[in-house]
Amino acid sequence: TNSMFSPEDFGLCTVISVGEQILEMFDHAYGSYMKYAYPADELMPLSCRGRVRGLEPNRVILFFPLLCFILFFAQLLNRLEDFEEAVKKTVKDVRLDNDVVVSVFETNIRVLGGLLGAHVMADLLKQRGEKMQWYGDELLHMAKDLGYRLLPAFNTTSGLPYPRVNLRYGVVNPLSRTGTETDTCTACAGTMILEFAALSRLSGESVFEEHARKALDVLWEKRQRGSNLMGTVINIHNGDWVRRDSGVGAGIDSYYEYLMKAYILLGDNVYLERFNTHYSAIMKYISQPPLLLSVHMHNPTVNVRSWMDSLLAFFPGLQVLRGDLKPAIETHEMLYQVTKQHKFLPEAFTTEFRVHWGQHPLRPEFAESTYFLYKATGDPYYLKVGQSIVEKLNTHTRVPCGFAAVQDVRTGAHEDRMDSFFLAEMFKYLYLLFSEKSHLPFDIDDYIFTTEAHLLPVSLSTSQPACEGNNTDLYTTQVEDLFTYSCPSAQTLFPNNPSFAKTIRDSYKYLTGVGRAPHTSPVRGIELPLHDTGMEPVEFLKSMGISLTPLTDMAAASSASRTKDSQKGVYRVKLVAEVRHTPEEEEVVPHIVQLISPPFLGRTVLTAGPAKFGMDLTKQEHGVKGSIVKSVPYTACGHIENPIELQGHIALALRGDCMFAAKARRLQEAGAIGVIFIDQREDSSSAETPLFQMVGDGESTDDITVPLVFLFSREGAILTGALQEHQNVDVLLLPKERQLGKEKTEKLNIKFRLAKEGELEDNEADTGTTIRLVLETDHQEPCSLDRKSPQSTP
Ligand code: DMJ
Repeated sequence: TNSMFSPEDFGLCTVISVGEQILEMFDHAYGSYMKYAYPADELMPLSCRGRVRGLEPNRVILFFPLLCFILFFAQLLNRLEDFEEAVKKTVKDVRLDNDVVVSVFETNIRVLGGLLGAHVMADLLKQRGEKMQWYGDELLHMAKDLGYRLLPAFNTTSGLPYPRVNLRYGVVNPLSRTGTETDTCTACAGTMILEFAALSRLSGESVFEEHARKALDVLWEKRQRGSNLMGTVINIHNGDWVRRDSGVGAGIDSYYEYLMKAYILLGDNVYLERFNTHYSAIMKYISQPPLLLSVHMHNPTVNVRSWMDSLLAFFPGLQVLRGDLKPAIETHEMLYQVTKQHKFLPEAFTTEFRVHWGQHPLRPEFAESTYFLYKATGDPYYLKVGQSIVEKLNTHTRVPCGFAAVQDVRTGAHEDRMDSFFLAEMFKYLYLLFSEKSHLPFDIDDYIFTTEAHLLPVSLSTSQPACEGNNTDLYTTQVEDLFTYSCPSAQTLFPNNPSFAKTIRDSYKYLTGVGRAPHTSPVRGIELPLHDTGMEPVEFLKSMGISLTPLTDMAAASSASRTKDSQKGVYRVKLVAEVRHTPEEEEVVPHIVQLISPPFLGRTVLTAGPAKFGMDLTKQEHGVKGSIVKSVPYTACGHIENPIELQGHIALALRGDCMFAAKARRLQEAGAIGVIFIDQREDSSSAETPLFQMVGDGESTDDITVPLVFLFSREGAILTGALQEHQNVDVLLLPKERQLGKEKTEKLNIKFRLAKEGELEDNEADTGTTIRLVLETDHQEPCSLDRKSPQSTP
């Protein structure tokens, strides 16, 4: 892309001061890490200390934030002394021979990518003859060492890598504590090629690139031939799809990104052909601007969920690289509106832009897309978007010891976590957004961003390929346009039309309702095919997931009820009520885990969330009782090793690493009669985070029949603590309202029925067909939802 920095509209001073603000923030974040956490893997910004492996819950990731720092300053700011110092510290302090199980994907993108980017920079400085004269490729040697430690993961019959590896013992070694996993995510297997190819080409050892390429070949073979879409979880041994939902966010995001970027970095057409094939499918089925949906890969006209996740926010940036600006602008604008409404992108939000999962772990994807769109359009609007990101980070996430992730955007509560991608990506994209290309110490166009925003030189494409490419395996893409084989340049995209992006954006300005003038009529129309279904209207609405709430504005209700229009077989009515729909909006019925064995005797009650699948506890009069046993492995993602202990008991399983449904299935098969999932996020609690319902995996979950409940980590800790202290802990799983020993509250029996003709007198003549819904309680006279008298408001 081309830099078209044009500060006129935005104000040069503002640009400079935002740039300085970003540097100050980076110094605060990185300085806090160095002060409170170094040499620990990660900073805990609320506790002001480091996350030390073994002492804190293991996050299965190895962090080296130092590398983020050295790259950031060296590459962007020319702070060469700092760079040299940080490289020396990395070489001196970082050891790879650790008995630690790490995620292959995360270690590759965060650590290997960081080492390689830093090596490229160190080498460049050395060659310039000013700094780093002592440097003897130490970082590259470390990268190679790390590459060899990750390689055992590829030792599967398919060539798809295991998701985890022990850095000291590999995968199959009995000491490795890993190797039992059967599945991995598409992104996990398909996001190795940039780092592994760079490692091969820089070190001359082809084995890395060969393995990463093989994994991509396997994934490509497994695409759904009809739709050309991919699933999100695959079996690493036989290549069968485990999850067939297909989107562009969690589980698959960087697979697509790396196909495109592998072409840019390595110049191999095969990757571009594959990317273009997938891209056409994505634009056909998944992209419904401004939304990006998830569909079933075999049946792509079927949406599998009505929410989007925040990881997909990278996609507009990828679309810029592809030259497809219009949908990129549309989706980015939608995301911007969501951030206006909720301050940050929640981890998941519904297609109606409500919070589905409120966490925000300081993810950089939205800043990334903003940067790419600004570079492609030159539109200062994107600088304003960038400025709003900076302000919100400072206002809502800055704490004395760094920046803290947001546990729930609705409450603003913090989490004791500052991921390395916040340093590596967020600050880099924000800083670059406000920088002039000519002020950077090197030509940014000579580099490609990895998915973790480490920079690798595109000159690698002209260095000797470390392994034979298979250019013969070209798959001919149907769709070809101006940008099928090129990247866009802002100079050619919008000659003399700086308002191009604005005209596209304007249609999405009030998407979420934020900023729009209040709507005068909240009444919405809906057609009810009453005769055809023979269903009662309220039942019919309910079957569509719509519930009725009486309007307080009876005048509006009254006039709304006089719709004249009626058609054969269809009553056209105005719903004199607010409409709430989508399954996500359903009330979550609070459940509990009640500890009933001595010494608890029912006095310890933990609030739990239900699941949308498995046994419906609301239909079990006495709940489900059993003693608890921890699953081994605790995440229940691999082969269950303690079926004998689990038989007839309620299993405890840690959230994360695989789907709730997959865990439930395994534990049910192992003989468990129920499962209590425990949140792996530290310090979460039902007091601070709203309960949610666990959902299935997009496939049928009818086979899962045991009851399933979810505990946040603080409640979970009480349960595991009890288990540690007492040999046997019996619990009861049931809906909260049936809690043992609690007095029952009187229930109101509220019903709706259709009003009989003439039952409700109405002085004004009805000229059209009207449906009257009568609310009945045991204690009240019937009253109509569309009656005018304010006293009759039910
Ligand atoms: C980053 O670690 C990478 O960009 C990854 O591909 C997905 N997203 C995270 C940060 O959100």
